[in-house]
Amino acid sequence: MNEQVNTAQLTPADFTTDQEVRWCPGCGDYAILKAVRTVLAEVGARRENTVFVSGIGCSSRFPYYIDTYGFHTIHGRAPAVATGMLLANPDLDVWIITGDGDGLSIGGNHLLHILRRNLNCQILLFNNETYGLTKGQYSPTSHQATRSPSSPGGSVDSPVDPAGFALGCGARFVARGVDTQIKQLTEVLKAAYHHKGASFVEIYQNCIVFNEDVFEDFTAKSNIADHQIQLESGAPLLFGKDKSRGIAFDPSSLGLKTVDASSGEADILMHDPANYNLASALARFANPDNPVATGVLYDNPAPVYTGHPVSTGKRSLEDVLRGGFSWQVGKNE
Ligand SMILES: Cc1ncc(C[n+]2csc(CCOP(=O)(O)OP(=O)(O)O)c2C)c(N)n1
Ligand code: SF4
Repeated sequence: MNEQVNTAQLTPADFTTDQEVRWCPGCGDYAILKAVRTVLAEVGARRENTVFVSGIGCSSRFPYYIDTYGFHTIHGRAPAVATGMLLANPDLDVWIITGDGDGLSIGGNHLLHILRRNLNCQILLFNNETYGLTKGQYSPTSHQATRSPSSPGGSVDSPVDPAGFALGCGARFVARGVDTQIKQLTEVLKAAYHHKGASFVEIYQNCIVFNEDVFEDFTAKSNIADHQIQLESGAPLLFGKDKSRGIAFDPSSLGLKTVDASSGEADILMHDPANYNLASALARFANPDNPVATGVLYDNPAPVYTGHPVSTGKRSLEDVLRGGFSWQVGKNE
């Protein structure tokens, strides 16, 4: 007898496995896990059609905790595995889970290519500015002078901005969320899900053991209003407790600047997620002079890569491999 597929709407509990969650108590990963389960239920995801694929790191344990198909693959290679799956079956709903070390260090090259090829998937990069699983070495996103077991004198490298990196790779959807701002995070994840093509979401995630409160300057409740600008499509770029500050064009730098908006005289820009230059400039904004931009920075769909059609030319594969400029070592001497 064929098994009946239950097509009823699934709940977050339906996406929960029986696995013991092995993250430190208080780790920001828990909140992200909860948000993702909620989003899967809200968008009507089907377990049989959904795959979570990850590399290596604390964050990369994610597929064990989501009751869909899942692959816990090798360090930095989740995009390569996801590419194979999507070329074999473009109808799959693929989520890639990676960390700042996994995705931007050993896996930086793979991340670059999946973004520029624009395969249809969601890529969630958990940024805790450290290597959690390997006990706190500095990562590509760690701030200069970060002291860690691998750099007791403080790191010397300048940090990578994941959202800026993704924009530079040609990503057509780039967003930022915060583990403690669940409402915004779920909205961002839903937008990423509905975007056709590679959606890149950087999530600021608190590693309470090796990098506690590293994002506090813009994520603490008391700092959000003045140090974060929460982007909304079509809305003016305003922030501050009483929306007294805003973002305007700066002709002298050909970039953006923060201005006083309380007088109503400043020419405040509207957020347009299809504007690449605006997204790039907002991605570069950083504390303490400018607010950190969260929400959807860029959403501008382009054709999705589904692979090239296989050639139906007359030559066999054997002909192609053996023909033309080929030789055997030792035979042609
Ligand atoms: C080829 C290889 N090199 C190095 C490692 C060791 N390693 C495991 S996880 C990891 C970094 C994880 O950091 P991140 O991606 O930031 O994830 P987090 O643990 O912080 O979630 C490293 C270097 C490995 N497993 N495989
Ligand atoms: S080491 Fe950090 S990132 Fe890893 S589980 Fe613990 S708190 Fe989370």
